[in-house]
Amino acid sequence: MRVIDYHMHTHFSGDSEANPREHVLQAIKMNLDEICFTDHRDFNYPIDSFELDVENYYQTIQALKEEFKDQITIKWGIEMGLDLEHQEEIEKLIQSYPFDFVIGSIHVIHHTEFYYGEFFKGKTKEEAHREFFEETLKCVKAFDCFNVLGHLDYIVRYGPYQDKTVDHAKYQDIIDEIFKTLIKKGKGIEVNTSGYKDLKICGFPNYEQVQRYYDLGGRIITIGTDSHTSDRVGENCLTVAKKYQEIGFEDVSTFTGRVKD
Ligand code: HSO
Ligand code: ZN
Ligand code: ZN
Ligand code: ZN
Repeated sequence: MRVIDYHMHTHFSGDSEANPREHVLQAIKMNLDEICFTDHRDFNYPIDSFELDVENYYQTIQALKEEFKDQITIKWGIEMGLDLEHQEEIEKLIQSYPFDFVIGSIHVIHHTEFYYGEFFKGKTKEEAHREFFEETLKCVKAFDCFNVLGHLDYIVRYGPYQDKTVDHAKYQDIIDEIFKTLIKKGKGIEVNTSGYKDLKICGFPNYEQVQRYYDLGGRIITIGTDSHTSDRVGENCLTVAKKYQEIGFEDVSTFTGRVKD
């Protein structure tokens, strides 16, 4: 089982100041086999801006790839916000550049987002969580441009609740449908290790959900820290790789030109 970090942000993202070179040095220190940069692009994100200077981002990562080619494999990717209101622009952007890997993430629903909390206004926790999974299912069905669905239960990070945990059993029929759709379309999921720090639990989704994905036939899986600072690159990736092995996965998936290696 290789150990990878396939979810990392740098100063090319609207919410990070990190230097990509520092990420590479930390990844080497952490003994990772491979990394992929996945800077943010969200169209029309409320409040903040997640524009991306794709050209400059590409040149910078290409240079690092060359510089460190004897020490670590580096890939160039993107975390694309999946938003049904911008589907055409999103698919077009992905087609226009030679990304190695694309994470599809739901950060915005009907122009409301989770981080500042607009999405939760006037909804019970169950209503909010159900709507989130229903929208995720719609996006997974509608979009073709991504390789893995980012942070399946991202919503667990946010919300005005004392207990933010997601009761997966309540939405298991929708989550199963998400998994089945991904599997049918040749796409996968990631485990996002930021859960270990943010929530003091496991990665998200939790291993019960990863097992469920595996049992339904899912084999495409990545590991990502969602680092926005270099000190977190590689954090808990080995722990997750070991868990994958217990579940039955033979290896993690890596990508080149949006095709599985
Ligand atoms: N896109 C971030 C959430 C956020 N941060 C919004 C600032 N604004 C999650 O990686
Ligand atoms: Zn971010
Ligand atoms: Zn994200
Ligand atoms: Zn991210």
